[in-house]
Amino acid sequence: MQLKALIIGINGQDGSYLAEYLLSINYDVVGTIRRNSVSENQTNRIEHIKERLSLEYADLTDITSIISVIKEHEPDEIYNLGAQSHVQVSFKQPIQTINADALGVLNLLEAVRLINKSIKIYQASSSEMFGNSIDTDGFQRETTSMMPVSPYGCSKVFAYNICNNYKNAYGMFICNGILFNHESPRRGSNFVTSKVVNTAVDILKGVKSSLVLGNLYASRDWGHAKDYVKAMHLIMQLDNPDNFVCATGETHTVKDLVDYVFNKLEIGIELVSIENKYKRPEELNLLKGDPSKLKEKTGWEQEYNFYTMLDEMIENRL
Ligand code: NAP
Ligand code: F7E
Repeated sequence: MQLKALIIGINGQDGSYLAEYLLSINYDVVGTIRRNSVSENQTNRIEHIKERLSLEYADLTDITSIISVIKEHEPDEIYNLGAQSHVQVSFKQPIQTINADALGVLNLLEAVRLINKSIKIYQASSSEMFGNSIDTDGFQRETTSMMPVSPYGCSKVFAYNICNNYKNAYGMFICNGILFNHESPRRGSNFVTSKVVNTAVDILKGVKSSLVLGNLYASRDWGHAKDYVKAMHLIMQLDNPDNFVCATGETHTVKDLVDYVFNKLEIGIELVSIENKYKRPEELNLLKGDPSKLKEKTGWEQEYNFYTMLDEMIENRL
């Protein structure tokens, strides 16, 4: 029997890769988009597969739109990838972030509870939920306490907790994938990997003359979005719903990232400067995830590492 998946936020980085992956394993795929004044931007990451998808306008903050899509399409699985996903922007628009990323998830859970409790739900949880909490061995894992340091992180902790609550209270199949940073050529240009790669290539081409960043000494566990969307699907195929960290287990500073990209393109590091406007009011200093549980329970393996992920981003931009 062909399964039907609903992807909320299908035109995002992860939504576009997940849609491709689910189509490749014969799913019927429905996705939600949002109205944009430049209509091409509503579907720019899924243009190449658009004909094979059903697309609907919906917004997590508008429960009627979520109810309509679920009632009309009757999905077997829902992947909630919709969010205001930029941490720094969440300091500028905290209420909008909480409305979409926290209350929006509650809207989705209520819609599914009232329409059909047997629909499976994947919630896009985040390593940002840990804040600066870290286990004594230097890793974050499923049991690490959550002490978020941004409105985005706080909204994701609420969503994580309400998902667990609905799973236990109503017997619903709801999984949290606690994903660490993951990137790709489709990453939004204001996230640090894209910003560094795009600006370095522009410097090489003579279009730009410098790169301005914030904190160079924050460390992140960076993987590739293509690997991580496969983990989302694997988690949803288990017999019982559960929560999983998805990460590479390696950490690098923003400076490591800049050094690798600039060295590879043979550009002088003196073209990089710092401005406070790119620093956050509170910073998450270090992320390093332990994906042991995910690997053990699902057999998930990553194909990319930090360097091959960046190589692909550079190649794509050149
Ligand atoms: P992204 O590229 O920013 O995509 C987010 C998607 O959500 C976009 O399609 C966006 O639509 C949509 N969206 C925003 N607000 C919405 C709302 N109110 N209702 C419905 N849809 C909405 O993010 P991503 O990198 O693909 O991440 C996917 C999910 O994983 C997000 O929930 C993010 O918070 C989470 N996550 C990401 C990472 C990472 O490193 N990438 C790590 C952990 C967790 P518009 O284009 O119309 O804004
Ligand atoms: O920042 C530092 C910045 O914006 C990474 C989202 O997908 O992953 C992502 O959140 C680091 C931070 O990602 C600049 O201070 C320095 O320490 O690429 P980013 P993020 O904040 O880690 C998590 C897991 C998510 O869930 C989120 O949705 O880089 N940094 N200078 C900078 N960051 C940016 N954006 N721009 C700079 O100029």
